[in-house]
Amino acid sequence: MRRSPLVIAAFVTLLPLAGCGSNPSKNAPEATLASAHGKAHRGVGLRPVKFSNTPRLTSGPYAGRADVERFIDRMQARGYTRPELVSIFSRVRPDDWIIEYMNRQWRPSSGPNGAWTRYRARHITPAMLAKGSAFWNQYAAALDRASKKYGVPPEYVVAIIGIETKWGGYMGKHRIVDALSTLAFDYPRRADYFSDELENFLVMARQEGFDPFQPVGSFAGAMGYGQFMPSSYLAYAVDFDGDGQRNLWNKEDAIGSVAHYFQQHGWKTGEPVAVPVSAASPGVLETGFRSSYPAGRLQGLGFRAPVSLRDGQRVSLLQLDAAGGYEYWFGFDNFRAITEYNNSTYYAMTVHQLAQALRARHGGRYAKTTPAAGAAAAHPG
Ligand SMILES: [Ca+2]
Repeated sequence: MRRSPLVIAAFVTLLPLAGCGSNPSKNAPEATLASAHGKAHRGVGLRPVKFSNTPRLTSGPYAGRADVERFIDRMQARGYTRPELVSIFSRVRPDDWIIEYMNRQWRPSSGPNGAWTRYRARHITPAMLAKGSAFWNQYAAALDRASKKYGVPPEYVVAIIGIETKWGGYMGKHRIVDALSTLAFDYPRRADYFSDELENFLVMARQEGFDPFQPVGSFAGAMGYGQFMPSSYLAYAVDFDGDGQRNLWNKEDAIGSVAHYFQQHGWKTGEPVAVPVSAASPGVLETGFRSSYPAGRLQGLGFRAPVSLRDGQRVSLLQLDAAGGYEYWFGFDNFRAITEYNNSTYYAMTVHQLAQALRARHGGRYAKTTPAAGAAAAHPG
């Protein structure tokens, strides 16, 4: 995932770059993968690939690069021939702006300085609520269908697509093959990750039968309404409008794919996402979405939740650098599921709060199934 430079700036400043699917699980359903095979897809309305027969990479900015030659060798195990790959990489163009941007953003945030308050204010605005409500109304049928099939409330699917692309308002203009090649070959800090994504992208192009030079998206290689990385496309994208094609640029497919992504990353239907707790000092305790404590231990330190929690309930202790002082929240399994989309406490909390604001505006309640004891009261929606 990645989107407009402004939004990106916030995310990358606060956290390491992480896209949708930065932690893909190993249990991708065969049925979903199979749907990409054996069909005469046109992908996203793209042209078929035409390859030349050049034997070695002797032209273009990557000519003579040993790492690119090694990648070409590696890709031959994925159904490409060397002449095909040489043809592609002779036409790929690295984007220096991406490297400069990544290096500029790579700095830790130091607090307290109210970073969370500013971050939230950029993403949860009256205009965002109005656009999100309009999207929800327009695609209510698909959202309800996805909610029933995957057990994920519609407000969270709407919120993700809003945070990622402002519901299609900005899906990125970088040629994906250039962006991923740049990060794979000219950004050593994440070279392994982006090499894998470049490989997945080329596999996706081959499976779906589109020209790898056609798709555009974020500078980090994320595509479509949900800003899926290629690995997420391969593992979690679904055909949700029934036309036989998994198309990240189709709104219904995006809705189903986002809900499916959450389901596959441990969303627990009817359970809460996060609750604010009364402030206390975390002392030496680690905070953040990766932390995990018995809720009772934290309550013993003075972090009081406004709801009762079941015995043995484990939670993350979340610390938000708010303008008036640190806020603390308990994060549940569903909060962690959101961080699987983007490895950031602030990102996931923004999705949660935007979802709750949209739910409040939309009215009604999401039909809960078997919530944990006390959990229903913890879910403000
Ligand atoms: Ca479709």
